[in-house]
Amino acid sequence: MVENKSKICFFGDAGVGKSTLISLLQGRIQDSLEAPTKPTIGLEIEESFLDGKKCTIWDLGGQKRFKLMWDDFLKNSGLAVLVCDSTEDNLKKTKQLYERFSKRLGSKVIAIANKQDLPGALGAEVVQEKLGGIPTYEMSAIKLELRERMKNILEYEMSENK
Ligand SMILES: Nc1nc2c(ncn2[C@@H]2O[C@H](COP(=O)(O)OP(=O)(O)OP(=O)(O)O)[C@@H](O)[C@H]2O)c(=O)[nH]1
Ligand SMILES: [Mg+2]
Repeated sequence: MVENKSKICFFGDAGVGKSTLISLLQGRIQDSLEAPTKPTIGLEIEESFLDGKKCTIWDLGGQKRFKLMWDDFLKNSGLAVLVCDSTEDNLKKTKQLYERFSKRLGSKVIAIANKQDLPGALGAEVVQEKLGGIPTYEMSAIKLELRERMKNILEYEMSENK
């Protein structure tokens, strides 16, 4: 399998905040209360710059019908970012998704425990353990002040790819 080091795939169940995390990264969220709410239809691909290097961000739609296409979308990525919303229920689904698609991931995978601003959100340690040890980072995609953190996480993980 030929790995494309500059390809970063965000995957995870519907509504966990993949597109919002990407909007935050790309500087599209101007007001912390305003965030995109439209589900991603199929796939959205955009360019970004990490450490001054061009990369492509693949935002995989999480609705059931789109998961049929994930086998193809996840191929050859340099980094796969598995997003969950840090609830017990979603974590179970996320683990199943990981098990179902892990064969496709030729690359490194990390997890984002998103929606940390919501009460009862499970912390990174719990999420990491339940996902079998995937390096996990806490995030809250609707918090503007966390943009730099999102960028740093990806830059750090991509630099480890070298
Ligand atoms: N409270 C809170 N809400 C969030 C957070 N991240 C995303 N949301 C909200 O969750 C909803 C779904 O976010 P999306 O980014 O569209 O989710 P997605 O994972 O891209 O969903 P699909 O495209 O359907 O796979 C939106 O209403 C967001 O505003 C967060 O960190 N905290
Ligand atoms: Mg989306």
